[in-house]
Amino acid sequence: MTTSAKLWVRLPLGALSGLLAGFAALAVAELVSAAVRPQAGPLTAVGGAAIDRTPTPVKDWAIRHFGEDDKLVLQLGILATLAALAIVLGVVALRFRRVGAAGVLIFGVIGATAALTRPDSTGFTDALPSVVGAVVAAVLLYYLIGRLTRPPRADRATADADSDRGAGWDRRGFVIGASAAAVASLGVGALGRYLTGNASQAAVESRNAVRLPAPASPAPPLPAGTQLKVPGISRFTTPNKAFYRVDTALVVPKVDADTWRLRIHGRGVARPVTLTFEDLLRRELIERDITLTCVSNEVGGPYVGNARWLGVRLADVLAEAGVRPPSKGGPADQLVARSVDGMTLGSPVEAAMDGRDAMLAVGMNGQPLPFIHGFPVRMLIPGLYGYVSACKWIEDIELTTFADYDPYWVKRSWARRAPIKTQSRIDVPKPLSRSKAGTVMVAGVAWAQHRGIDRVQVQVDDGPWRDADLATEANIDTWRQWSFPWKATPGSHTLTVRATERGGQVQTEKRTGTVPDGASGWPSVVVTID
Ligand SMILES: Nc1nc2c(c(=O)[nH]1)N[C@H]1C(S)=C(S)[C@@H](COP(=O)(O)O)O[C@H]1N2
Ligand SMILES: [Mo]
Repeated sequence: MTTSAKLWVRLPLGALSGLLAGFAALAVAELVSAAVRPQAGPLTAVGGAAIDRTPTPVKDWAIRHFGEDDKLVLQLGILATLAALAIVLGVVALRFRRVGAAGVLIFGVIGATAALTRPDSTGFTDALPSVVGAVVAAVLLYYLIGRLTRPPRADRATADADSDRGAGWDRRGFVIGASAAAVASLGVGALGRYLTGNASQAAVESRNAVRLPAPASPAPPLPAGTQLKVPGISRFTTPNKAFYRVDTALVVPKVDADTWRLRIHGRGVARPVTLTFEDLLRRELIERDITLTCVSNEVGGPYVGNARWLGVRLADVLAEAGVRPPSKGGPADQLVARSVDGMTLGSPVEAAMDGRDAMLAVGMNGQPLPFIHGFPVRMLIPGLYGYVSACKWIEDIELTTFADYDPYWVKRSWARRAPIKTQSRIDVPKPLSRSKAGTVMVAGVAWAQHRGIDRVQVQVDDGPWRDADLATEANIDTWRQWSFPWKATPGSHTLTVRATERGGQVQTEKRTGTVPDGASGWPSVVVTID
């Protein structure tokens, strides 16, 4: 009778001990990583390793289903898994106390390995958050389980004498130990969070201190009529807060502009250079409206945005370093940009130097780059998908060849070269919406960066293709708005749109997925007219 009662009490308390140990591990790791490097924390390191190892189709699926919450979903998934394993270890420890504690240490080794093998790892200290966290947790689990499986010291002599070991348990010791562990973990974790926040303070202050100089070559004012006045259409210039974000960073890098450096080196670089943020701001700055697009954007998807960027012409910086494009006999055809978080993006050297406004951007819509968009400096090459052109938090540019080096995304089955495909999107009416019969405004955006949009056509059901009205073009590197006043009749209708780029090439009807070089096909919406 006593045995079953004990089991009922012990199982949940064993599970609770496991959970408390797991919580303590993460809290201690949080504090240690504040001292070492926030990115070296086990959740971030394991999460990052998981992102890098996620098969491309799964990652694509996650982006499609969770959008920009994909990282949150991943971290919640890791936390849930850890919690489940912590419970198992706690229960196992009831029977095999040392095995439970050793199990906790194994998790420490996994976390430490992940941290040490991250591309941005800065050395053995990156293992410390996981190792120290795991050691503390193992000791805690060992202690708590001890309270559950052994009677209190005072009773032990009698218990032993009764040869009834294990009949009792140290209720008082457990309650005190568990509560103390919970409270201490909360405190330690909160302190860690606070210190991490403080550590990024220098970066925040350096960003606040940035005064963006006026550009030597300002963007021409937007011509009247670039922004259509159709309710529900995208804004021509995407506000920074609404700009899409796609990257692999679980912790947004907070780079101090005062200590930031950009190194340019590699094949055919006659004069390798290292530039500071000040160096960039002192140079001649250009300002341009450029529409950025992600290769993971589905037909009709949200990963496209247009901003007014301020920066230094990349071609000038490269030329000063002695770089010649392949067309002028330069030995390097690939430019590999590397970020502070170890991301690598490969762009054609030719595109960076062929006269388009490829830039090292320092400003976005009149502000220093927001941290999530790459502060202090990111690269941009109009006409190319973000993953082959738009390195955020850039710190290194290496000139090499496509034959010699495959950057991050190319290793994960994306194309080496990826010009943006001509695409269009219907912003209004929304899919599956209802409108009243009469004139319904169909409107949206179309883009074919660095080629330009010449025509947009709309088809109702299986009817003829009819020309939409085009908004004024800002420049060939931006998207272009369009609208079509549709005489809508009652019933269910399918609206389809297609764009034609300058030169006459019509957006292809052929549906392809995003892998390996961007989705294609005509966007359409089904609407009901009452
Ligand atoms: N360091 C770094 N830069 C990066 C990425 C990344 O994961 N890490 N993602 C790229 C991709 S896939 C795209 S589409 C653009 C998105 O830029 P945004 O988040 O500012 O819109 O950044 C590019 N630059
Ligand atoms: Mo992307």
